[in-house]
Amino acid sequence: MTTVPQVSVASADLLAAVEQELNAARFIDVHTHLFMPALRNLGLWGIDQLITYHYLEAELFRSSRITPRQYFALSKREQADAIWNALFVENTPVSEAARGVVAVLHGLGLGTSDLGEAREFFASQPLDRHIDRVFELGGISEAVMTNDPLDPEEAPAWEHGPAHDPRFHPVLRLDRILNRWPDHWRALESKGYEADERGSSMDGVRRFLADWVRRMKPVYMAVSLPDTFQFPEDSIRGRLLAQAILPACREFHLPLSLMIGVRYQVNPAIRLAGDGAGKADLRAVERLCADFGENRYLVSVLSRENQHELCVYARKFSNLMPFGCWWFLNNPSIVEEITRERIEMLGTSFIPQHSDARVLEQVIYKWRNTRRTMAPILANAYGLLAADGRAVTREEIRRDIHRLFRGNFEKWIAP
Ligand code: FIX
Ligand code: ZN
Repeated sequence: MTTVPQVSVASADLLAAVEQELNAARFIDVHTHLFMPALRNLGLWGIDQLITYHYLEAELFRSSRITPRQYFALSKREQADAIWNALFVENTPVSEAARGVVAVLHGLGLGTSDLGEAREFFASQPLDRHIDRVFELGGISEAVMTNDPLDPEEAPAWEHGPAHDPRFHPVLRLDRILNRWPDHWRALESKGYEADERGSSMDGVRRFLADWVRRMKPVYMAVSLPDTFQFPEDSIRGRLLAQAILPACREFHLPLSLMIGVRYQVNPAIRLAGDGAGKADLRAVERLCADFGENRYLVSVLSRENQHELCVYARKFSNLMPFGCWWFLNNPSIVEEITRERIEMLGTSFIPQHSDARVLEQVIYKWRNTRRTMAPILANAYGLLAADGRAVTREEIRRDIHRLFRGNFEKWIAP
């Protein structure tokens, strides 16, 4: 069979070629807080949810005299009005999160200064078809969810066996078990799983995890961890990780996602917006990868100062997959630095981004931003390669983008 010779892309054409291939590709969004509609509409969508995103709530309190107590006493619509006025009318929406709302409205073909028009539009959208349109505009084929088996609102929805939705992948989220065992062990006990305050029995937790893996069919298990996270550690969390979570991940061939570096509720008055960031001791990741080498890990760290160490560890441990520019890092100026050092140290063997979207339509701007930031970075990498003697073809650019935004994840979650 004659193979068509692959034509190298001229250096002057690299940026355009990368942009076209990024726009043509459909990504997998490996971490979001979106929900499939079958989960009794736990999912957030529409303009008032977009405007009251906790990123924007934090910004409101810097640009308005309203107190958190006054704000949280308002209705969702009134909260959106307060934020719209403060951040989009009285001030220019130049922050990443505020510009994101503008980009969503523009992407949907709406005016970007007319809140009333936007509300009418969203009120008229049938959700299922709207999801398809939003995913298409975001350039994603699937979104990975965050599903909490101990959430009193979500758990019953799973117990009724919601239909599989190919656009969404479940994830078993473990924060209540690993970070707040004293508050939640009774929930396991009340459902017939052996548990006690000291976390002395692992059998009940293992049975709980096995039942939920079979019910939910997650693509990985996940937990966010504080900047103080240590491992190994003589603690309930240390024992649960070593004796229950990691063995369960091995039993069901599931990766474990560790998102490390949160300083929880540094300002509780602003609720979900009240978390901060801290530099973690990544020797915990080193010990997990080294001492539990049969487990596969997805790791994202919240401190900019931890990023380079994470790259070094990813070079040491092939069972470690760095992913995303998480939360306070998901800003072009920082994403560029993180992504360039990952390419320099890891080639294309990492997952560049996830959206962390909490409101459906955020995938439109978060992935638009990722493509906009990623294109010159990849073009620069190919330009350097060409200058050092090896040009790339269009097919190689397409292959690399597929690996970065789909293949690495698909390989990681394959049983
Ligand atoms: O733990 C997490 O999944 C974090 O991403 C969230 O708790 C956080 O509030 C968020 O949405 C960041 O983007
Ligand atoms: Zn998240």
